[in-house]
Amino acid sequence: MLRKFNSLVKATAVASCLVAPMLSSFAHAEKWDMPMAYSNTNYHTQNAKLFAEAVKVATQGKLDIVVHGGGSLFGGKEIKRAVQTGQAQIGERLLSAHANENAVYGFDSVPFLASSFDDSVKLWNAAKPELEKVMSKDNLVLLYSVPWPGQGLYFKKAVESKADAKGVKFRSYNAATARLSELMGMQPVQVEAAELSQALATGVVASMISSGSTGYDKKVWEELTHFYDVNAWLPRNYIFVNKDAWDGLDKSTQSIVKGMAMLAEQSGTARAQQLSDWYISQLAANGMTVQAAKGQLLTDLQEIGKTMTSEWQKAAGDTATAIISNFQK
Ligand code: PCA
Repeated sequence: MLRKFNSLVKATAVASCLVAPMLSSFAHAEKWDMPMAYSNTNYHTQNAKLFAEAVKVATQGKLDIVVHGGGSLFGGKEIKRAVQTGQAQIGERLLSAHANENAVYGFDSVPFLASSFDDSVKLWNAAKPELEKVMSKDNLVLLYSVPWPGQGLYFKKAVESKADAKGVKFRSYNAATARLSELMGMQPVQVEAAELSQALATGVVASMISSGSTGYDKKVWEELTHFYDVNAWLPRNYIFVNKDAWDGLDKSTQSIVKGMAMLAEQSGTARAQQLSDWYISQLAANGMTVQAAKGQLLTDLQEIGKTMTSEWQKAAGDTATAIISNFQK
């Protein structure tokens, strides 16, 4: 499967090479650093590496994007600032991690607003123009975005309702997950994915909400025992460029990068969808009890979802109204 995906990107890169305007062989090669926060083996990182390779081939080496996965160049928390200030030219970050700067960044973490891949794509297209407005004020140009699979709850014990989760230390990754844990009566602790295994092993946290993907990457079955599939939302990673670096590219290079970004968004999204059930099967294969959230737990989560939806709408104001009405069209 991955080989097919790989050759699709390569073939497209080669094809656009043929149609790309002739580039001067004396052109100065530009090197961009691309920090990413998640594991090198994760599909987001692998997808970005294919994107970088496709850009290199299609620009005939004129633009060389060097991917630094696993938080090796900048940690998750530092990536947006690093790109804004030009310490790195391009980067990837969890979009909703910036919801505390501007609530618009949190559109993808509103519980139960878009809980399938199709709806996630629809919501993304509805939100993109609003997001680009906010990003341009931050000196950033949007390239592409790929979702994580649906989010589910992980625990060290069976949890059938909000009451069962009371007081448990909960790993949050953005404002919405911290708020969800407060509303569940749990204790939120913000932990980056890169530090998750250690936080679980040392008892800093004993539960979380995330996808099967991160559960698998971090082998959380070594510490956690129960997974409740909720599909509460599909958070996104997004890839962005420093605007000055972008403006420094010639028009033909820009259009190649945009084209490859569109392809990367589609192939990355397809890959997430293909892997979604497989990740969850791996949690079960490694001994976790895996089930859909149901009964009182689901009722409690839906109630919390309503509260969080109205809180987000209030925080994002007219922009939230615009995004939701575009989405529901
Ligand atoms: N994995 C990332 C964000 C959402 C997800 O599924 C994480 O847990 O950090």
